[in-house]
Amino acid sequence: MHGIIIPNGLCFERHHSGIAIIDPNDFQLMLHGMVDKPLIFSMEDLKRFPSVDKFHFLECSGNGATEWKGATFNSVQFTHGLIHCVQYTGVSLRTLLRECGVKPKGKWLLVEGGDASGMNRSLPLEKALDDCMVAYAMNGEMLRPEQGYPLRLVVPGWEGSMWIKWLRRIEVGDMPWHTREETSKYTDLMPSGQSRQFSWVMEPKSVITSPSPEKPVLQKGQQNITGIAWSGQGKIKRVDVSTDGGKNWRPAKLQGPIISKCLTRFNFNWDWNGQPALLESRAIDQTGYVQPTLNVLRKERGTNSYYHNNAIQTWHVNASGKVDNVQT
Ligand SMILES: Nc1nc2c(c(=O)[nH]1)N[C@H]1C(S)=C(S)[C@@H](COP(=O)(O)O)O[C@H]1N2
Ligand SMILES: [Mo]
Repeated sequence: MHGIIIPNGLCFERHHSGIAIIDPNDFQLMLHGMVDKPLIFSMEDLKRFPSVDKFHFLECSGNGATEWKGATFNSVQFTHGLIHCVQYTGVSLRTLLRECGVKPKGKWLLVEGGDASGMNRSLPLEKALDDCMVAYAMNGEMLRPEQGYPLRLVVPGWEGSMWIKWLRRIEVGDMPWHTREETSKYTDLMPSGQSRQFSWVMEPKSVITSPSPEKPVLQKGQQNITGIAWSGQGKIKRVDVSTDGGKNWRPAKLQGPIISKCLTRFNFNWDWNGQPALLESRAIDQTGYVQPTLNVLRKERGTNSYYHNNAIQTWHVNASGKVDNVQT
């Protein structure tokens, strides 16, 4: 992985029930419920609205889930690969909602996909009006079937499961629907025995992509430690790098552009003396939030959590330059 934009063919995919094959000529998006005027849009209708272009990451909240219980995969792709970052083109949801007029009592949206799982989630109206969009293109080409062709929802900074693909229906209501994907799934079981629900925001996180298990250190001397950082709360402000397992930290160089709710690349010069090392990165975002260690996360959230692991990742470099996933 280079830079911050992932080519469409290299983006990870997650589908709960396979890929829906939808003929764009038959496609319809319905907006109804607590609205002044229920509307049905065809793809041609949607493309007549002013279009917007936005760069955003999408991270599945299950990214890193297996690491709660130990260092399980010796691969940066398996520990951190459920994320992509692309440019979307489409229509802002605000524009569509204005077109049908939301009644004063309307506070939530049910967003529903046209795949076999009919995946659906409750989305607060406030977020929908803030920065959500319906996208028909990705990195300059039409969405691929895997990514929701012909239309998907973009929910910047929020967990991937909210980004409904093959989006066919939006219903306005006054309460959340408490669907399967926000009750039995995508909640976080806390040490108290209670579950945290609606944990939408992807908290600040970073990872060194090279060196990594897939990218061993090939020789002594000057190395470029490079990686990516992101935050669902806004822009990345700083990334620190440690080569001694978090005892000492120094700021990395951030590579622009630095875009809100988008990947930011960082680079750090390292003169490797051939001794074993523990490489770590920690992200700090515009709110001042500092990426936590896994031990801190475990203290707060226990070990029954599955989603939302945004802990600092440690790579152990041994004397031969081989890199392993370890927890300290
Ligand atoms: N209709 C529908 N939308 C969906 C899903 C799905 O199974 N069906 N999976 C969700 C989940 S859990 C994630 S992480 C993202 C993955 O998006 P991607 O396949 O473009 O990476 O899509 C979300 N949208
Ligand atoms: Mo996901």
